[in-house]
Amino acid sequence: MQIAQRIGLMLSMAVGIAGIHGCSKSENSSEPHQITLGFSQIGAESEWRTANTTSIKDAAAAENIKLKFSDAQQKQENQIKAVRSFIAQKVDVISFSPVVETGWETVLQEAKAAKIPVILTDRAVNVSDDSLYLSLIGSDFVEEGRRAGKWLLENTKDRKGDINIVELQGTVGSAPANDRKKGFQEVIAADPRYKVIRSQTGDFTRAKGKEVMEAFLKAEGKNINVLFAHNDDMAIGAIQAIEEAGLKPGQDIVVVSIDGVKGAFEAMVAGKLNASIECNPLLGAQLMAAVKDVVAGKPIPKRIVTEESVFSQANARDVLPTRKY
Ligand code: GYE
Repeated sequence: MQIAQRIGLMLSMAVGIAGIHGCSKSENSSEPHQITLGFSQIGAESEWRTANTTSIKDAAAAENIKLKFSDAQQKQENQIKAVRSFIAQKVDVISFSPVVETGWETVLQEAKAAKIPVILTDRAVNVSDDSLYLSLIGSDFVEEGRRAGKWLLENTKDRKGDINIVELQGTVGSAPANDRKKGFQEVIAADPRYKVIRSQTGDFTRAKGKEVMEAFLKAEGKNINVLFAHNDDMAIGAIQAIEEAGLKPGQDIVVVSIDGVKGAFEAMVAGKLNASIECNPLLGAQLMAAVKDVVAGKPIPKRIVTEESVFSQANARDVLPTRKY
């Protein structure tokens, strides 16, 4: 991770930020210019997202940054509209958490043409010209997928026979869904007994997680040994479906998910969730620091990766009181 950060720093130094920052102190005034940040959030689909929103709002207030916050209700078209409106309002910096990876080229070019720097948070975009954004602050989702796979292999390797896995994917086309699937697959491929027998999106929500798990259980019954959910909320919804089917989550079906939110810790303490891989939503402070640097004309790393760990029933009870989300 440190290497990645260093590479990111080198890259950004090489690219530089000349001419991209669009802010100056108000002329003939001793009042310092208050920075305006336009932020387009994905929605409120999960506990993770709610914590992320609070973190961004709190950090903006703490740094006296004027925040124009817009909720896209999980729709890319709403995010594009929000970014366009931030451009029209001539904000100093634009930031957003892109719901899906593709389809951003045009609006990012519009921001660049208006000389408004863009900082991505949480999720990545897939663009051919990466000068279209200044930096991405967030987690390494491929690594999270790998950690889920490693935890599973290490904790179930003594079982006999095939290990049938069902997978609840995040939002179709989103960076965390694509990357977590990839990282998990990469690790479980080492042992041919581990097979993903069903995989479907639950859109990162509890309700969909429950619904899709019900369908999995209907189709596969007791064939399912493991559930891998791309986030805790879907796992929590699925746990309910497993219980309603008369099975014991955490025992009859091993459940592994990602985020490390409070609900996951409670489920681990209750013995219903086996492990949760941390994905830290508290990106507000890092984002505001980057915004201030950009406005001050300082270079920022192209990639800022959040530090994270793995939690399981072995340490959930001790760690729970210290959790901030
Ligand atoms: O894991 C999920 C949320 O993009 C990392 O989005 C984020 C994901 C997170 O809805 O709970």
